[in-house]
Amino acid sequence: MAVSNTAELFFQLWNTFLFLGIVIGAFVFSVMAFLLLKYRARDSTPEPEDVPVIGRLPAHRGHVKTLLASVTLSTIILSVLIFGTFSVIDQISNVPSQCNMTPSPCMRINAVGQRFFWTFYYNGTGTGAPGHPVLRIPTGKIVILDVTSVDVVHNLTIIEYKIKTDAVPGRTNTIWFNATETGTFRIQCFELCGNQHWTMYTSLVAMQPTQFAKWVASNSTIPGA
Ligand SMILES: [Cu+2]
Repeated sequence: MAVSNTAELFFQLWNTFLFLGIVIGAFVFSVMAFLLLKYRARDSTPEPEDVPVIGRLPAHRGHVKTLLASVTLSTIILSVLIFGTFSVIDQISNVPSQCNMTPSPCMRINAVGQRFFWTFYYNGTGTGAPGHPVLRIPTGKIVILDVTSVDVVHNLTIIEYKIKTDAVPGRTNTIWFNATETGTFRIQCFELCGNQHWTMYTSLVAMQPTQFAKWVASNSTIPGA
């Protein structure tokens, strides 16, 4: 099972591409092998009538049906991939509408990039309250990350969750996810931001909701998280 809803969406799309790629690839190579064998040159084979000859117009071939069939098939296959991709992008880039209810069932966390570390502030407490260097979240809850930076452009990427967004000074970019499994996952800066860029990583710790509640209770800096 995927480790988050976003990873699930990603792998659904990946599997669609993989499935179509394998099926179409197998079909194309089979037809090619069949035709290569069937029409291979033999000593007894006469020269085809439509063989290209310099100075002679090529013979007319009535293959409109084949052309139409291949264009139609390609259109259908590409449409599936294009609409599937846009649908997943739409879901990943828009925070679910239930998060706009009050009180919101979702958890909102500010993520701030700074050369060369990340800081996480819970429940919109802003950058005034003490932050946390590790992102701890409960499973089974929609978590919204408002990502920004205080110096240069960074990029917050949760590799296993298959989501990322730029951290831009003076601007807030939002990503969201719903963790489905507990575990520790890598958060990495994916924008070259200076000579220590490679050290700009931390962890996302997805915890059982009860364990997360205990952690919140032991941290007075997380008001109502
Ligand atoms: Cu960075």
